[in-house]
Amino acid sequence: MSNIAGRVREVFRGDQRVDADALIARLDAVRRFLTAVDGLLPDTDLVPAHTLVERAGTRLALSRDHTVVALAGATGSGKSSLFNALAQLELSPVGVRRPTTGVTHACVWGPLEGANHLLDWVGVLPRHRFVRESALDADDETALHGLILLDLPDFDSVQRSHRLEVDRLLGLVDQVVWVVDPQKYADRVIHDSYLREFHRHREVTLVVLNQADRLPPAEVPRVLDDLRRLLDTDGLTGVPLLATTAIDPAGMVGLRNALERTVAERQAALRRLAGDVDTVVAGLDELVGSARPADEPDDTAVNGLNRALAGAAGVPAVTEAVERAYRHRAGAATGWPVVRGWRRLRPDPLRRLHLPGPAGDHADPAESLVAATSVPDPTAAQRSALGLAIRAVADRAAADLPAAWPGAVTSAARSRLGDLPDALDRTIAGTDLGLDRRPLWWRVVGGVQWLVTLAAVVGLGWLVLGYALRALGLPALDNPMVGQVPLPTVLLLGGLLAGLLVAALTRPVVRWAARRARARADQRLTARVAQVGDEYVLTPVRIVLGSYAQARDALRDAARR
Ligand SMILES: Nc1nc2c(ncn2[C@@H]2O[C@H](COP(=O)(O)OP(=O)(O)O)[C@@H](O)[C@H]2O)c(=O)[nH]1
Ligand SMILES: [Mg+2]
Repeated sequence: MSNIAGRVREVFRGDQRVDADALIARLDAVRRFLTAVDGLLPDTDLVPAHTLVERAGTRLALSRDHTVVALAGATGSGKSSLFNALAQLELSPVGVRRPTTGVTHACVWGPLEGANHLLDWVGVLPRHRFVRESALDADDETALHGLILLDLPDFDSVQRSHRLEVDRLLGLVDQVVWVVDPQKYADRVIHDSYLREFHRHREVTLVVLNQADRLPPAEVPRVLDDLRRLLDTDGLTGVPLLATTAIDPAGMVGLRNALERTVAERQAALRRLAGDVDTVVAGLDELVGSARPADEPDDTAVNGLNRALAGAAGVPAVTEAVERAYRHRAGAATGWPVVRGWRRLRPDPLRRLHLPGPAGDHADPAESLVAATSVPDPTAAQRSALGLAIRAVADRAAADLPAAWPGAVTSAARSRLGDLPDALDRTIAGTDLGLDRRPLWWRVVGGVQWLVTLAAVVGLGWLVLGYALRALGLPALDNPMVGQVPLPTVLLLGGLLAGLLVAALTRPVVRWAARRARARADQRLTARVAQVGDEYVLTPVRIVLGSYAQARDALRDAARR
C-alpha cells in the first residue's frame, strides 16, 4: 500500500501557516483527481472528495475575515454557559430546563454583514444570530472582531436530529472548542466518536476542561494530565488544553486569549480546509498506488490478443483460401491449354468466401460496400480464446494497479467487444490479399503453352490432311523430315510432350509461389487485424491507464502541503 498521505499525516504543524494559494492548488488537484477517475471508480468512494471540493469552494468564496468557532460537547458540560460568558450576554439558554439547546446559536463580534452569508451557509437561523458589537463596551471586544461563536446542540442528545445537526456543523466550522467537564471528560462517546475523528484537524482543535471550580484546586493538574493522556491516545497530541470556569470571568481568560489569537491569525478556515484535504487524500490513498504502471499494454499479452483476433476473424481460413486460389488461378493461366477450360469450371476458392476474386472480378460494387464476407463465424473455442486474450491484456495492464482499478481496465478492454466481429469482417474484406495482379511469368508460361499446343495442332492438322489426301487417292504431301521422323509428327508429339513437360515443371513452382502468397496474405491480414485490436481493445485500456496516471499525479499534488 502506498503512503502518499502518510508523509503529511502525522506531522503536527502547530501554528504553521497555511498559504491560501497553496490550499487552492491542493483543492484543484483533488478536483483533477475526481475528473480523472470519473466513471472509473465507484462513486461511493468519492463522496468525501466531492463534498470537500464543494464545501471548500464555498467557504473560500465567503468571508475570510471571519472565523467560525464552535463550542461542542456533551449535555451539561457548560457550552451554553461558556457561550454566554464570552458574549457577556444571556443569549443561549443555560440548561436549567434541559434539553433546551436543540438549535445552534451564533454570536458575531463585529459587523454582521460579511458574517450573514457565512451564517446562511452554516445554517444558523437569523433569529438565533446575535451581534456582540451592539453592546456598549464594544472597545474591549475589538480583539475578538471577526469571531463567529456557535453554541452547538449536545452531541449526546437523545434526539437524533440534534446529533445530526452537530455532525453537520462540525463539518463546516473553522475551529472546534471541545468542552468537557470533570465528571464526563473520559466518556467513551466523546473520544471514540468525535475527538479521534478530528486527529487530522489538530491545528483547529482546542479542548477545555470546564467547571474546573468544581474540583479541589490541587486536583486540577492531575485531571488535566489524565485528559492529556486520553487526547494523546486519540491522536490529538499537542492540541491546546485549558481549564475554564464559566461562572467566573477569571476562569475564562485562557480561553478568551486563545480565541483572540485564532481571530488575529485568520488561519483557522485555511487550516481546517487543509486538514480536510489531508483527510480526503488519506481516504483516497488506497485508490492509487505509488509505482507508476506502464502506459502501454504488455507485449506478450498483445501478441496473444493478436493471435486470438486472427483466429476469430478467420485469418487461417482466408490464407488457406489464398493459397488454393493462387494455385487455381496460376493453373488456369499456365496449365496445359487442353485441360485449362475444365479448371475454369471449378469455383475460385476466394470467391467462395466473398473475398475479391480474380483481378477485375468485383462483380457487384454494392457488395464490397456492405463488405460482409462469408468467412466462417468464429467457433465457440475461438470466441472464448478471444475473451481470455482480452482478459489477459487487461490483467497484465492492471497488474501493478491498486484493487479499485483492474475492474475499470477490464471493462475498458471489453467495452467494444460487441463491435469487434463486424470490424474484423470489414477489415478482412478490405485487406489487399496480394492476388490482384497476374505475375508476368504466368503469362510467359501461358504463352509457351499456347505455342507448343499450336505446334501440336498444326502437326495434327498436317497429318490429318496427309491421311485424307492419301485416302482420296490424291498426290501425297511432301513431308519434310527431321532426322528419321516427318516434321508433322515431330510437331504433334513434340508439342504434346513439351506441353506436358512445361506443365510438370511449372507445378512445383506454382506450389511454392502459392505458399509465398499465403504467407504474404497472412502477414497483411495479421497486421490489419492487429490494428483493429489496437483500436477496439488497446486504446480503451490506454485511456484508463492514462486516467490512472493523471489521478495518481493529482493525488500526489493534493497531498503536498
Ligand atoms: N460550577 C460551575 N457550573 C457550571 C459551569 N459551567 C456550566 N455550569 C453549570 O452546568 C449546567 C449546564 O450548563 P450548560 O451551559 O447548560 O451546559 P450545556 O448543556 O453544555 O450547554 C448549568 O447548570 C450551568 O450553570 C462552571 O464552569 N462551573
Ligand atoms: Mg447548552
